[in-house]
Amino acid sequence: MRISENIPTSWCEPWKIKTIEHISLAPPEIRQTALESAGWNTFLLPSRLVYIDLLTDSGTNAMSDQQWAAIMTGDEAYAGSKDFERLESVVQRVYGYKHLIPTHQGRGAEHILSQICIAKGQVVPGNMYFTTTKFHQEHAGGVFEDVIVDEAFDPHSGCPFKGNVDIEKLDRIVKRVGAAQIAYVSLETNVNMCGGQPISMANARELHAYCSKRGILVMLDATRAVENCYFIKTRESGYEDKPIAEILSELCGYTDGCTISGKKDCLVNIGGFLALRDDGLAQKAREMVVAFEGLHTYGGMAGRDMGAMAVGILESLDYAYIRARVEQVGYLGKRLESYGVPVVKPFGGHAIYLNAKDILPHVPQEQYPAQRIAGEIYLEAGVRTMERGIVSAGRDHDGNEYKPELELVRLTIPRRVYTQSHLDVVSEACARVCRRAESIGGLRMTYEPGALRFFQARFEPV
Ligand code: PM9
Repeated sequence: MRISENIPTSWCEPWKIKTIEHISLAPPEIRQTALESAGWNTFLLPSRLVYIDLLTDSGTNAMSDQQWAAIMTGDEAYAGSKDFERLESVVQRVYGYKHLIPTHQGRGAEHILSQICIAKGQVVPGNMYFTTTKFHQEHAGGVFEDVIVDEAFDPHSGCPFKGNVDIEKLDRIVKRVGAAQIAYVSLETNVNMCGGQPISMANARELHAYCSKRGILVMLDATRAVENCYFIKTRESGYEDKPIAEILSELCGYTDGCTISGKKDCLVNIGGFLALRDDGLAQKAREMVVAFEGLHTYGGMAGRDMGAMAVGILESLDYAYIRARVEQVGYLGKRLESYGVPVVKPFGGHAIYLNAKDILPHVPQEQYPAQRIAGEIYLEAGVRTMERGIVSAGRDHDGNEYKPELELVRLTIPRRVYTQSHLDVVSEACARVCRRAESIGGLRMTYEPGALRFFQARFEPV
């Protein structure tokens, strides 16, 4: 017997599979017809014709037996449900904010936060825009200004914290408009639009020091804060031995409140919340939530959903879980790289992003190269991905299309849903599309909705 000297120590998921859902690959001609009927928009494909669904990690999580148990014991009282109390106590303990205002999902919380904190014409600096967040900031009369570090725009930069705020960029805005004209700083964790890239604790601390000195609020988009904390633990010195819960608590401690889409980190299929430190702001938020979401003790959520979210938040803090979650995403990244597929580096926390500008350099951005690649990956293997580039960016107030530096296709990994073999199939499909890239052209838009166009726009090949 000759045992290798190089035996790795692998990670594995701290769970086993109890229930499965069947999936099957539709034949190529059905996929072709489905994509044409969907106007080359993967959001418009019926899920029954999707084989492996990497459209989003939002609400696509698999819940644990403990979460299903919470669903069964959910208290559906209209007011003062015990599951509200359970969720409130978990949010206070884990995220550290005093007030919890539940909402139907993340954008419900963004709507309320924007309405109570933004006066018409105020600036909202943020570390890159997110589609729904920016929509609500602008809808409330605010003006979003990007203050993310320059490295975020470079898909090849290996910078470990590409999500960081550039404090000098922020300072220039504050000097230009005055601190009173800043509604708040919008700080996203694992910044979605630049590849799921984290912020560092040092940056959050510095931002807090800068803003508190000037009376500026910092509002966290904590949608993927736990996943961000995994990167802090593994990349930032001084945090390697700290539990995820402690890191999260410190991170939130540098902010005045947060919005969360519970459909990501919190391991549920629906729900979200706004959490605040300030009593006065929380009172305003409670007055608004009853008009737009539901009573302040359920927002838009059923009691059972609040119970499942409370359990999910606690499960998300388990190191073995979060390591398997983020490292599985990295596994896909490494497979793609091994075939030479151009991907954004470092790998994100919830998704791998293909760099469409490197894959289709012959297709101008106005012909939506990332949107086209997403369609081609579906045609190739029934794998659903989504565009994060010019289509997602939309238009400015003069009607001109934004031309973002980053033209990406997002392969988003639902939590606790797919195995490494699924990801092998995905990586091979992407590699095959890249191999025939020279024969792939662009798209023209045939229907464009007024807002958040990427959800419903339609296209056809040029
Ligand atoms: N994110 C995503 O797929 C779902 C909608 S866009 C395709 O990435 C952040 C950072 C998000 C987010 C949703 C929301 C909104 C806020 N912040 O979808 O309303 O990634 O729960 O959350 C999506 P809701």
